Amino acid sequence: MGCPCDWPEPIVRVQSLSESGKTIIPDQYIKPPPDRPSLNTSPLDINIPLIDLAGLYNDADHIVRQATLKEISVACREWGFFQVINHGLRPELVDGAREIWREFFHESMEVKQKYANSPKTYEGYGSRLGLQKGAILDWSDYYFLHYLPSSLKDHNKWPDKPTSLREIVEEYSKEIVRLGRDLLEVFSINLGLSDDYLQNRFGGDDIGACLRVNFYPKCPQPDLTLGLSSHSDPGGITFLLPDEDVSGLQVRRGEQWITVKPARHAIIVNIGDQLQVLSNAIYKSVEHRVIVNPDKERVSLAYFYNPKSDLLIHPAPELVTPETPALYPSMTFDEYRLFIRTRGPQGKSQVESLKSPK
Ligand SMILES: O=C(O)CCC(=O)C(=O)O
Repeated sequence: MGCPCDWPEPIVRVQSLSESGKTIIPDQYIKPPPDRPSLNTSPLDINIPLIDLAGLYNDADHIVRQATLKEISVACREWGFFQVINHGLRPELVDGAREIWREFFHESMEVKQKYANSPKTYEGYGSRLGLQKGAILDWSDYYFLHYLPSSLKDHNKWPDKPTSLREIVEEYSKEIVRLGRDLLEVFSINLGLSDDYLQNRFGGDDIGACLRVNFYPKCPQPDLTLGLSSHSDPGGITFLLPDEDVSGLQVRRGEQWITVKPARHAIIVNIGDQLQVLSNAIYKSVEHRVIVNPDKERVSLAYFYNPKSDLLIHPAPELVTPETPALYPSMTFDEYRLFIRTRGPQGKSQVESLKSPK
C-alpha cells in the first residue's frame, strides 16, 4: 500500500470545538457504549509499578542493582507499563518540556495552522489518527515530530513559537534517547540475551525516535468520548511524560482499566508491539486509552523509541524453543506501522492478528 496523502474529511480542531462553549459534543466524537470511559474502572489504590532507577546509576550497590533489574523484569512481563523516577532527566527539563508545549497549544490558531499535518508523514499539527471516512474521532489535537534518524528531521516542522521550544525539546529528546538505550540494555540482560542485543536489533545507533505531544482540551461530555481510543503502541518503547495535575491515562489490566496516578517528575515507560514480537511475547505491549476532563485541559508527551524502520523484526531465536515456538512472522517496522497510520487506534488488533496459527 502506498502512502496516503490527504485526510478523508475536513479537519476540525478539537481545541476550537472546546473553546466554542457548546455543551453538546458533535456525534463524530461519541463512542459506542462499550467503549465509553466509565465502565470497569479500577479501585483507587491500584497503580502501575513505580521503579526507582537510582538502582541502575551512580555505581549503585550490586544488590540494589539486581533488585532494580528484577522489578523491571516483573513490570515488563506482568504489566507492560511502569513509571520511573531518578531517571537522570532534570526536574526542570521535565516540567519545561511539558509547559513549553502547553504554551504552543495556546498560541493563536494562525500560528498552529502553519504546521498543519498530512497523513503522508503525520509530522506537524494534527487532529486525527487514521483515514477511515466517517470514523468516530478522539477528543484531542496533537503535534508530531521526528527526531531520529536525523535524515528524517524536517527542520520546517519545528514550531517557531514559543522561541525556546526547539532548544528545550532537543535537550529533552537527547535525554530520552539515552534512557532508551539504558533500558534496552536492562531488557536484554533480563531476557538472558547479550547486553547490546536489543539495541543492535533496533539498528545500533540508527534507531528511530519521534515525539507525539497530545493536547486534550476540556470536554463538556467526558462520559461519552475518549481523548485517545484504546490502542497498544506499535513501536519499541514509549516514554510518556504525563500531566501531573490531571489524570487521564488508563491501562488495561484484564477486564479493568487502571487510572494511572503519576509520581512527581516521573516518566511512564511502556513496552511497544516490536518488543512484544522480539521477546516472543515474554514482554507485553498493553492496551491503554485516555479519558478527558470537563474542567481541565491535559498535555502529555509520548516519545516513541523505535527500531530502524527497514530492519526485519522477529522473535529472538534465543527465545524460541520447541515449547515456545515463534509467535510472529518477520516484518519491518515500516510495514507494521502503516496499519495504525491508516486505521487509527484500534485496541491490540494488529499484533494479535499477526500471531502464527498454533
Ligand atoms: O496521553 C496519555 O497519557 C497517553 C498518550 C498515548 O497513549 C499515546 O500518545 O500513544
